[in-house]
Amino acid sequence: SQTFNSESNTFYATTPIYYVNAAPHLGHLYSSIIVDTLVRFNRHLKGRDSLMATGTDEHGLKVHQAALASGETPLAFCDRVSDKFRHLAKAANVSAENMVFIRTSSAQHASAVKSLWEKLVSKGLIYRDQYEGWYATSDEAFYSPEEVSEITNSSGISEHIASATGSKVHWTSEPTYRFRLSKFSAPLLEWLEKNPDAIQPETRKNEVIRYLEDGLEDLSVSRPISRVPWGLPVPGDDSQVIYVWVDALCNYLTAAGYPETQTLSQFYPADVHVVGKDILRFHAVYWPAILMGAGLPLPHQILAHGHWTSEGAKMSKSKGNGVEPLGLLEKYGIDTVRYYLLRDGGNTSDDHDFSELELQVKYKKELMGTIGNLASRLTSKALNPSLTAPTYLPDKLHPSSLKTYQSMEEQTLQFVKYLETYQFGKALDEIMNTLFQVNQYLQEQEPWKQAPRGDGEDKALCAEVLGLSLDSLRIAGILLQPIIPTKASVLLSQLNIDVDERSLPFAYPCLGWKHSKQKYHPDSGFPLLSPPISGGLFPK
Ligand code: ME8
Repeated sequence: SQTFNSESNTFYATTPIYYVNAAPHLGHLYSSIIVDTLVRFNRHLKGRDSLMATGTDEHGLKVHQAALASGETPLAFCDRVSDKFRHLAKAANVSAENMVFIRTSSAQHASAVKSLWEKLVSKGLIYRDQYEGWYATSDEAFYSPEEVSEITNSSGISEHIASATGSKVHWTSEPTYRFRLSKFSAPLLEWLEKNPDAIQPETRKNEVIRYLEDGLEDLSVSRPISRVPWGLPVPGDDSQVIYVWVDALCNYLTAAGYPETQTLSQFYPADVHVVGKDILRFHAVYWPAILMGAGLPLPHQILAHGHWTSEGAKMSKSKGNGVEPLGLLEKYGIDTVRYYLLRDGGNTSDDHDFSELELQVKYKKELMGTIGNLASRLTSKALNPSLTAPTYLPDKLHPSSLKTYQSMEEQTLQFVKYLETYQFGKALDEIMNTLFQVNQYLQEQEPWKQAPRGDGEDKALCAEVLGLSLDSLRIAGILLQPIIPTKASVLLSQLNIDVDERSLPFAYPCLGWKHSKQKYHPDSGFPLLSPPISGGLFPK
């Protein structure tokens, strides 16, 4: 099934906006690489005008506390940490020309949140109420009755504590604004019924449906400024700040130009919000409800991926077990890390355990051993002395070439299908299996033995083997552009593939080297290749 909004000629995908209370780790990079890959795929392979949004979530008590702890003003603190996320995007080549980086502390975002809030008020969906619950001053958190236990302290007096932290809690009541979320259980269920692909993968959708079927309660969407001093004020009531999740979710509108509706219409709504499964409910319940309430279109899809773990435990800021991504990028190269994340993180339903050893194995076996090896073989003096890509005739193929040719034809369709349904591992399998088969085909044909002496039939078969194999490399190069953009571009340039011939329509056998600017060998008339890169595409 085609899952992007295939009607439109634009594409818009988002990452979560990341909290600035600590530095980024590999889990954050994973979400960003997924989005960057989808955006590059749509822009370069499908030719759609594409927008990527990412950024930082900067309000709330935790950020305020982190700023105080480091002796900075909240804004100075946010500037500094936000820069780390921006820097990581750049370092990982998550650039895609059209990327918006939203900071919730920006004036543009404040104005979007204000408009959204006022829109909800105007529709009668926000009302003033009291928030009551067990509050622990030292944790600065509310707890539900199930999270609280009654104990007898050392002086023999009975008191209530938060079971998780042991902190003393007291029954508190404070003013709050609420959003009429309870009205939206049925409309949300209906939305999911009409759009069965809206939440990916399927298992996550089922979780959301079960949650909705239990019914929803109205949502507290503001906090007293006395308790949460760092946030956006409720319009018309300076004693309250807007709940950080309402503030944060609105970034997807800010990035698309809201409240200026003209720019909004171009990219909005998002084709896909990519998030970790930890924040699925906010994106699959609260956000669509808010959008419905405000009369705005809903995203086409939400992809909630699994988590990266480190020795079995979820990588998280609070645990401090996050793998530091900049060092990895530095050590192994950008494309190797990008490839590894989508390879071993290829099934978004699962969690993935980080292993530096596996990263090395994937490099050695697949990037260096399969793609790199094929590229250097096919451009070697022994096999390809004139450095050309021989033309071959698809309807007159030698029987021994048929299987390889067929899998080359199949792989692009499969690759596209898998990429569009976020099955990155399977998409890469398609490429790897084809290239593996080409390597085997070469091994069987042994054209390097025939090349120097071959004539007649031998020579023709030799040219076919070489031409077909180079064509498979060309197709792999095109398809791999979204995932390993730098290496794919080097490979395609080495094959002398014109930039106008690097999109999806060209990713099929016999559709390369057609450009008029192409240089041809004076004797054979075959397209010329560039000399191989010293050390190979993927060095040892
Ligand atoms: O939740 N594995 O920000 P956050 C995979 N500000 N992905 C991971 C991960 C892991 N171990 N750890 C984090 C917030 N992520 C809010 C979001 S959006 C309107 C507001 C990724 O800094 C994953 O995408 O805690 C996860 O959902 C996100 O980072 C959480 O980032």
